[in-house]
Amino acid sequence: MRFDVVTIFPEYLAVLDVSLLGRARREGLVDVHVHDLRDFTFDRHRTVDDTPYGGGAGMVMKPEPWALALEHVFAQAPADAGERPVLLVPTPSGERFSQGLARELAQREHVAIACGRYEGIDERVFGWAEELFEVRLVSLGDYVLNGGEVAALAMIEAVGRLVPGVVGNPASLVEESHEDGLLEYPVYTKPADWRGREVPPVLLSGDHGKVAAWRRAQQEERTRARRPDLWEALGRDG
Ligand code: 6GU
Repeated sequence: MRFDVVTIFPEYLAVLDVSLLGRARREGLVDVHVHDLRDFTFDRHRTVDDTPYGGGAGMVMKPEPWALALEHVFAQAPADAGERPVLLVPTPSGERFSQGLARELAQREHVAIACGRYEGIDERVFGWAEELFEVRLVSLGDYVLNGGEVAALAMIEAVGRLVPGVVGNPASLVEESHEDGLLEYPVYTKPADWRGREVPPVLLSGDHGKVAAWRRAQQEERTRARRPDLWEALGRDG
């Protein structure tokens, strides 16, 4: 699958060369291209922002560099893609990004990401972009980052690791937090007694049924305590 990221800070995305995603890129499983928005400006200062109509604090990203950059990205669509590519716009005013959306996106051939800065991108860009892309405004959570780059990294990692072959052992994708609506159970390794703290004895019992039941109970207990919102969504009573 292919990702195209448009940003005024291409160097933010350099970390995609390391770790699991780096290997996936070298193996050709995931293709990531980063574009500098300023390459789609024509003035001496490579201006990407301007003052907001109606007044107010901060600056707004001008629409035309975005249109040119996104047309360029659209032209890079893999030949076999068929459907409109997805355009993700990281913003704290978007719908919540989730494991479900990551799973959906991992099925796509081409995902573009428009990283805004300042107070945001001129709103008209999103309607215009619908002609080329399936546009989704997405947020990581209820807090504010300085721009979309860190969110784009999180989304690329969450989606990229679901692409077949990226994570060596596919079984490890099944038992994760959020795959079944519950948080992950706690894990332990050797030594069995570490600085006076012991591993729960059931894990040393060799009884697979008991281990599974204990893990399930731990998942439920944690989810109820730490994420009452998830617990309620499951329709249990806490
Ligand atoms: Cl996706 N973008 C920005 N700028 N801030 C955020 C966010 C996204 N998600 C949470 N905060």
